[in-house]
Amino acid sequence: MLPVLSLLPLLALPAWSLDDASMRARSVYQLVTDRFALPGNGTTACDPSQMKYCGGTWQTVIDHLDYIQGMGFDTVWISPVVENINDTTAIGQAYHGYWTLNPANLNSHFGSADDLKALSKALHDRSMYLQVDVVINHVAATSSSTFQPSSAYGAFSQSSDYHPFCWIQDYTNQTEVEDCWLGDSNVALADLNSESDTVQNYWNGWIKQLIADYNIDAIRLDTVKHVPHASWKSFTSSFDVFNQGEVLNDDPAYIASYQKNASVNPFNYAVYYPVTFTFNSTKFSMDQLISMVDQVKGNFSDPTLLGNFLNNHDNPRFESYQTDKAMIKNAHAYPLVTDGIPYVYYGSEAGFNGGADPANREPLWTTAYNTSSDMYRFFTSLNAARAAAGAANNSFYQTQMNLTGMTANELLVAKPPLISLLSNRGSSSSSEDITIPVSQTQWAPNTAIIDAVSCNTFTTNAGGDLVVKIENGQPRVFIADAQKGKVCDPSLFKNETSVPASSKPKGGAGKVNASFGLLAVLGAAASCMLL
Ligand code: ABC
Ligand code: CA
Repeated sequence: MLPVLSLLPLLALPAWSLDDASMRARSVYQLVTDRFALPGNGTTACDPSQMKYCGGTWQTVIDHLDYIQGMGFDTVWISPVVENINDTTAIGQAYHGYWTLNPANLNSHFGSADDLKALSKALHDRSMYLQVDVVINHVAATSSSTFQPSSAYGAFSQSSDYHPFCWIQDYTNQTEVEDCWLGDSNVALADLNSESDTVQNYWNGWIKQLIADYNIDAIRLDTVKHVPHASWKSFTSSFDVFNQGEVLNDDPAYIASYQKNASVNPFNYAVYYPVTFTFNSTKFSMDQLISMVDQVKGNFSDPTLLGNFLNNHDNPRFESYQTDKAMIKNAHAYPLVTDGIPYVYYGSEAGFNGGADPANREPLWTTAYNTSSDMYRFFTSLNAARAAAGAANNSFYQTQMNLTGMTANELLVAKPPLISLLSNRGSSSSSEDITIPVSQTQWAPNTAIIDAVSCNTFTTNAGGDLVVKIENGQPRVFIADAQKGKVCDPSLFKNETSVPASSKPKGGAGKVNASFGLLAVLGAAASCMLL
């Protein structure tokens, strides 16, 4: 299936929902629906600190799919879609979508049922996919003391549908984490009685219907650790599409229990923490990151199904505490070149640097959707390299990587045919020669190897080793030139608003385009045969 999927843009195939194998080959762009785009290319001011609706909709996501697809992302994770409380509280409005009122209705701020259907159709028409965020742990109320179950909450109108009120205070007490309430005195998140058959049956039927009504391809699960494993198992077995779940914890064994016992594929919060500190300081060796990856491999039944991310809507953006451009690129490269499914949070391509929630939910319209920025090109290049690796080797996505500390500052990520050299030395430093051994790469002797980041070409020596330097702290993402597909092809950057001459990739555009044309024809023929 994998080579067929990776050639999808070349063929007008019907879209289908994502299973494990097809999800591994995806690259996800996470956006906050309210903050991604305004109708009619509007630019109305939006101050994240106000925590109010700013006006983004499902239709405005449709209007800007070129921008997302132009970077090589093929899946879009949108905010929760259901009706939320309409109050303006001391912590603002439900612009993020996590304050559910009645899950049987849609959030009219984001559009109509037809608009949401139009979004999945617009994505499928481009061979892209829709991932929807769902919350089954709670509904919302403005106060824990005045909260009354009622028909306003749709099916959850009885006291027996809820756990009795208590705030979660001790996050190490699992009973409390599951049975007490999230939120605060401004917005209480009334904790549903997930063990009850009524609640469980409702959610199981609801998710099946939601997926069918809107042709949803994948689900993001909110607040996983706040619902018991058994309830997740029942929930996840009631639908067919891929799920990625938020278990906000740094302990790999704890997170892995949800993959093992509840069929939830967690986001990789275990590796998130060492990635953020390793690439945030020139003084950190690669050891802790390598050791965490070892623990992840030991704990998870399948690490290649984890969701990798550097930024999201809950944590301060990496750019809020690190300004060195080379460090930022290395940190962003990690999720795209390692085991698992990459998730890139909107605005990373625009250099956004918002800190903790709500500052990390900036409006994207202030950027005019610039497709020529250095980071927009960087994500385009990395997605192209990852796709080329998947196209060249159909076990690429499910074969586990090997990490090696090459120097105190350089990490080798060997996931053939994609071989990356990441660094935390920073932009003011370059390395001595580093020898990447053939044992890690499977590269043939005297072979041309392209670095997708710089678009420079290198050649392996007579033994197949590659000797390179890290220059100015920039990451290197290598793939054998013969397998490169669209890597560094000028047509990749055709969407650019304006191309700074200095950053144009080297090489004759005409020639590369012609050979890619041939590749495309061969690829299409091969995938028709596979079908
Ligand atoms: C609002 C305001 C914020 C304000 C906050 C109190 O209230 O906007 O300014 O600070 C939604 C909205 C938020 C909103 C909340 C509450 O609702 O998006 O803006 O915040 O009203 C998910 C979603 C998240 C969403 C919800 C609620 C849940 O991704 O966007 O929030 O549906 C916990 C939950 C986690 C949840 C997260 C926000 O809160 O477990 O599911 N995310 C520790 C705890 C975690 C806890 C985390 C929160 O703190 O263990 O359980 O997450 O800060 C590691 C440890 C971790 C530790 C971290 C900090 O450090 O291993 O355990 O996490 O080393
Ligand atoms: Ca709960």
